[in-house]
Formats: sequence, structure tokens, C-alpha cells
Amino acid sequence: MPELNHRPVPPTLDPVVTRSNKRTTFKLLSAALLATATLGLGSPALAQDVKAKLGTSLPETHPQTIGARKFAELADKKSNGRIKISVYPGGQLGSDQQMQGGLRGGTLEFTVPSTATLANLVKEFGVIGLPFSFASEKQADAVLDGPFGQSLLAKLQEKDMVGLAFWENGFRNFTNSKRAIVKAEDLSGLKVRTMQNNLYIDLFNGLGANAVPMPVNELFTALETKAVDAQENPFTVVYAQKFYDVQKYLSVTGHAYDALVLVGSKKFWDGLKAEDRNILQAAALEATTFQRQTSRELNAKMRGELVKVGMQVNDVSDAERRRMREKLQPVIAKHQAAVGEDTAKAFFAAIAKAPE
Ligand code: EAX
Repeated sequence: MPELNHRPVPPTLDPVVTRSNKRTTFKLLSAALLATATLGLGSPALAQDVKAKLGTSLPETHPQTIGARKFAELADKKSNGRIKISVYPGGQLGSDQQMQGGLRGGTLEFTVPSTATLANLVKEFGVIGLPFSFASEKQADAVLDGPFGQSLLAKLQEKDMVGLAFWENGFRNFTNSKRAIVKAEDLSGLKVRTMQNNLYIDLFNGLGANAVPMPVNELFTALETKAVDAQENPFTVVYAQKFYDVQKYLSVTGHAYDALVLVGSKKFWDGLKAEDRNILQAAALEATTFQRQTSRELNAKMRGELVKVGMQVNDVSDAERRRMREKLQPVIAKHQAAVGEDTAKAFFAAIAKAPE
């Protein structure tokens, strides 16, 4: 019979010690209750501590996780330390899709996925990733914070989630290990990793590339082993994930604006006191301003940083970007129908009204 592991067992209190402890505890509790009653304080409902986990797919240095930590800090401060949100970055708790499953199952309380993966649960989110839709971050803010964006967040309730705010990932650009992308034809034949989203798959196949969907936390290895030649993400993701170590060329297409969503578990949310929901909503609102500002500041710096670490960066001309958009019309039409023509119409109407 193999020896059992004899781990040290903590010393248990002997009966005499435990008995006297119980008497002391009882006396203290009685004194506290008596004091409360005497002082006429009324027995305030003991505000319970709230513990929550928040998972992100990108590293500490990316605005997705920087924003998550700000959200946790604000919730702690606004609740006088009662609401403790632990942040787990870099895909520790799974991919964006897996973490969304955790929210729905009630094993995770918050995450911040791209709208592209949320679109697999609520198809209307797919409209945000339609190529070449937003002209600027300012225009994106106006649409996402306005009635249109808020109507999308409300739809998450149907999928056991609570949409708290739109955060920013940013305009997406191509990187690859083979050649500079100057015109659409340069994409031909490249194996391009895409987010796990049918629009993105059709988008890159529509441009003549071979789309390979996978979670972002598997992407570095796929690039390193040449399982894929290319990927597309904002500068901040390229830098934070160190893709510059395995990608030579960065071609600035800005082909889609990627929004993130700070999402909560409806199971968790419905179990909170109204006071705590209000605190979390206020923390989310304040963290959103901070997250977007951080994203823009870092994105503005990252292009230069990526040149410093050896990437060859080229701009793709507006004429070529318009040409790419023309080539993608069949894909855009297909996915406008997929999200629902009414949703697509409302989206483009909101864009038309939004300042650039
Ligand atoms: O959570 O997968 C990606 O390329 C995105 O940057 C990621 O979903 C952000």
C-alpha cells in the first residue's frame, strides 16, 4: 500500500478552548446588537461584500486590460472596498468565446470581448464590423453611445448577459510575414487569421486571402510556426502581443473599427442589490472614458514604436481602400442581410447623423 502523503494537519482547538471562544463570541455579538439597538441605529442591513472575476483575452499592457483594471479600481472605491473585482488578463480564463460561455453559465462575472465574437450570440452586433463603415473614433463613439448602440447592448439580456459599455479596440490593419500590402491583389493566397466571426471570414476570402479563424491567444504561435502568414488588428494589439517579432510588414488599411463590450453575467447581475448595480454602472461609465482615451493615446504612439522594433509600415491609399470596399460589396450585402436589413439601415442612418 503506497505511503499516503502526510500533509501537516492544522492543530484543532481543544474542546475547552473552543467552548470559551464560543462564550466570548456570544458576549461580543450580544454587546454589539445591544449597542446598535440602544443607539437607535436600527439594525442597518449589513451591506454584503461582492466578489467578481473579470477575464480579458489581451495582455496587461493592452487598453482592454488597462480599462478592466480601472473598472475594478473604481468599483472598489465607489463601494468603500465592498466590491472586489479580480482581473485575469491574457486569456488565462479562456478565449473570448469561452469567457462569454462563462458569463452565461454563471462561472465568470465580467469579460470584454470584441463585438465580432458577440455577434455569434446576438447577430445584430455583426453590423459594427462591416468594413469601412466608421470614418473616425469620434463617429464610432457617437453611434455606439447613442440610441443605436444602446439598443444593441439591451439585446444581450436575451443571452443571459448584461452589456455595460462599449470600449475600444480600434481600427484594424494588416500585418504579414511575406510582403507589403499595397493593393487588394497583394493579399491573394495569404493565410490570414481572422476572429471567429463569419463576416471576417468572408471579408478576407472576398479579398482573395485564405481566412483561418482562431482565438487571439493562439495567434502568436500560429504566426511563429507559419501556420498563418497574416493577421489584422489595431496597432495596440500588434504591440501588446509582440506580433512584431513574427511579422515583418504592417499595412495600414483601417478596414474595420473594432469595438469591445464590457459585459456582465446576468445571473450575477440579477443577484446584486440595486445599490451595487448602480455603483458598477457608474464605475463602467467612468472607466469607458478612461479606456477610450488610453486606447487612443497608445494607438497614436504605437505606429512609431512598431517601426522602432523593426516593422516595415506602409499606408494603403484612400483610392485603394475605396477599391477594396467596392470588391467587398457582395460580402457587405450578404452580412447586412444576415444582421437584418432594419438593423443595417438604422446603423447607417446613425452613422450619417454622427459627426466625423
Ligand atoms: O478581445 O481577437 C482579436 O483579434 C481581438 O483583438 C480580440 O478579440 C479582442
